[in-house]
Amino acid sequence: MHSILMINETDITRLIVKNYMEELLNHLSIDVAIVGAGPAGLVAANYLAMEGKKVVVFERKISPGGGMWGGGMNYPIIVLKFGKEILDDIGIKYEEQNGYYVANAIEATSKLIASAMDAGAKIYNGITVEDVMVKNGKVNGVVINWSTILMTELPVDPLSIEAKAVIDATGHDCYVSRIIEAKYGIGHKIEGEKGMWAEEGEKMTVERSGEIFPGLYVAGMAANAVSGSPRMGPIFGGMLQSGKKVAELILQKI
Ligand code: 48F
Repeated sequence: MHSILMINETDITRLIVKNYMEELLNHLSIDVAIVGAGPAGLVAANYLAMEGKKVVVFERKISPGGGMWGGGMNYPIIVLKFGKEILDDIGIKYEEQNGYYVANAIEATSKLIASAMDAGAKIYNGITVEDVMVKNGKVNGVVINWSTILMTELPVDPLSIEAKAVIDATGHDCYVSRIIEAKYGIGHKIEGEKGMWAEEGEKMTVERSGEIFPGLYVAGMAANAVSGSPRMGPIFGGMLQSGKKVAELILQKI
């Protein structure tokens, strides 16, 4: 007996597996793979998806949003000096105070996630990018595995997703850039971010965001870490502008 009034465990399982697999099969070859769903990666995803690009953000944790939920020291407030136009584009509310723009961190983070998805970007959570594909001197995809498999250290081989461009938006770790530096070199050593200097950090984040190896772009705190620039703490304009800049650079190329 099968009625729409009955709840059947096998139906639920089938719907979950079928829908996930269909979507994944449709995203084995994409325009842009973004590694890390922090503010920089999410802004890039928004602007790329708005232009109709096929974008997937891979986030190793269950919840996307990175380090923005907690504002500063877990006061869920973010402050911006620059980048107000991005808050406007996404529909994030803010108040101007003392020449700064102040927004709620939870609203800002959740709207960045929701608007990226509304624009058509996919966010795959619980998946870690453990490596990249490199062919003929160019990064052309990501190598992924379940975060849970990596946590248990089971010797399970990963899968690959082909992409025309890859963005390292992994934050302080600059994980993907470190892999490329170790295996191929990027012309200089990665020193990691320096001590706090908000004004210089904001400026350098945007300035140093871009392509650091053919096919590999760096955005957000990863751009700071790669270029040895100062950290800037809970001021987020540079993060947002960095994601937008990288999206625009990629749009010129693909
Ligand atoms: O750290 P995160 O928020 O980076 P961001 O976008 O923004 C930085 C600010 O949040 C803040 C700051 C501002 O002053 O300093 O920290 O540059 O987000 C990075 C995301 O990448 C994920 C990680 O879980 C986080 O959500 N991530 C890191 N490595 C990997 C990854 C990986 N190998 N695969 C998938 N996701």
